[in-house]
Amino acid sequence: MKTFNELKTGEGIEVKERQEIKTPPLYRVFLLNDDYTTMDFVVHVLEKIFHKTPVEATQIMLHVHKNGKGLAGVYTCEIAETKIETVHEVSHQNSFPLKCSMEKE
Ligand code: TYC
Repeated sequence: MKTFNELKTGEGIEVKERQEIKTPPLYRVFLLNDDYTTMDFVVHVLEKIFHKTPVEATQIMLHVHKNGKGLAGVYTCEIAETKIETVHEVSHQNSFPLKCSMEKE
């Protein structure tokens, strides 16, 4: 049992000094090019799902069109997975084959 003095001074009490708060891993979400999805629809997806401005959305869409894939955003795992699901859902609803992928940073 600790003496009154030990309790008062904190002597003998172990202090955890290591910082336990870790930043979660991040994932890049990419849009992939295809021959059928319209440019307007891709810009719409980038604006509504990835919160890009019209200018940013157009630049990313054109980059994907030219280079095959492009960065839509960087998120924690669960959010990245949800973004991808949402893109695949709205694309399917609109009969477009637009696809997304994710890669750990
Ligand atoms: N290549 C498409 C077209 O010519 C446009 C497009 C851009 C499709 C980006 C998908 O992720 C994409 N209509």
